[in-house]
Amino acid sequence: MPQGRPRILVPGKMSQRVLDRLPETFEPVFVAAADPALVTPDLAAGISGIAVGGKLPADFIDAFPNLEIIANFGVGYDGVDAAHAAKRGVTVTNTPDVLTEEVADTAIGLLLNTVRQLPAAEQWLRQGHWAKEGAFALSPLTLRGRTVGLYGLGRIGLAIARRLGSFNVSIAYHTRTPREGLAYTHYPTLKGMAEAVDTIIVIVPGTESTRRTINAEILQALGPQGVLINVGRGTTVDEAALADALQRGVIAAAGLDVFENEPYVPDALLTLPNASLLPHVASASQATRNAMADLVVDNLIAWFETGAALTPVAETPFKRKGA
Ligand code: A2R
Repeated sequence: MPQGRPRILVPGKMSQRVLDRLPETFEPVFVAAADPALVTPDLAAGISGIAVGGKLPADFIDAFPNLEIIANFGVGYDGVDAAHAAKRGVTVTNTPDVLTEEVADTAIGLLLNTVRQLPAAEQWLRQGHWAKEGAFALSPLTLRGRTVGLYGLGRIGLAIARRLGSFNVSIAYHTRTPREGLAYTHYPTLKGMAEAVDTIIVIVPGTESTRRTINAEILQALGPQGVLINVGRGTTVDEAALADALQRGVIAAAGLDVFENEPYVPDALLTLPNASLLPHVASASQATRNAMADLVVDNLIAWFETGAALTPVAETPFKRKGA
């Protein structure tokens, strides 16, 4: 560790476990939001790391002349301008692997909730309808006989596919590059996959290349028995087109854990009975969030102690100067 404790800035909200652990090694500094207007020159000069859970735009990164590392809480780092950090020589880290199995579990739960209407069935029971009016209506949809297409087959996509393997459904995927040694059918285009399957699970990162790629044309291709599940990022789905498709029966149902403008969910989706909605909880167990918090702090410690972060993102494969 270099002389003095590195100052780590925490803009906005952060996991309590990160806040508890940071002072063991660092001098934490807080600002209410990632807004350059809140940064005085004195504060700016002393900061060598940032721990962040929300958005971190380029102008905020530029406010810190001695910034070395940004540790992002989450595997998706679409909130951090990593391309800009790379230009500045600033390392960005994320939290891969430690949340993979939890997110895959949630994806399966959301799929079953959506297809079999389990949250609505529970409400039927809790609101006393079962005793007064009889059984909950049969679900029009079933997982039986479905062909599931994974949009994204990285760490989490593969963990979802492995689980689906025991559900006796057909499995296909769309990525830009086929993965070697897998029995699942690869589709080089999203449209081609949408035409061939009746269920899509979105588990790609929120990037420019995935932005609003689940649009009216793809939903049309998915068809009237179609089910869309999104556990990746809200930006991948054109929410207005999805609400319209759900309303008009262009597809049958959708299960969403992520939204474009969280925590706000469009009214058009909130009012639809064939949408199963979760408040971005895919990784949200205490155990998994603790593991993510530890990886945030351990990345910072590794950077300042060894000169190499544990899990840098692809855009910033840097070593610390002098390491
Ligand atoms: O396209 P490839 O061969 O790079 O495959 C990656 C795929 N992917 C895409 N597929 C089609 N079109 C694209 N434009 C595109 N961009 C990326 O997404 C790969 O199969 C997958 C990403 O895998 P990993 O990097 O291992 O991410 P992980 O841990 O599975 O998490 C995925 C996302 C996060 O970025 C968060 O947004 C969310 O799940 O938690």
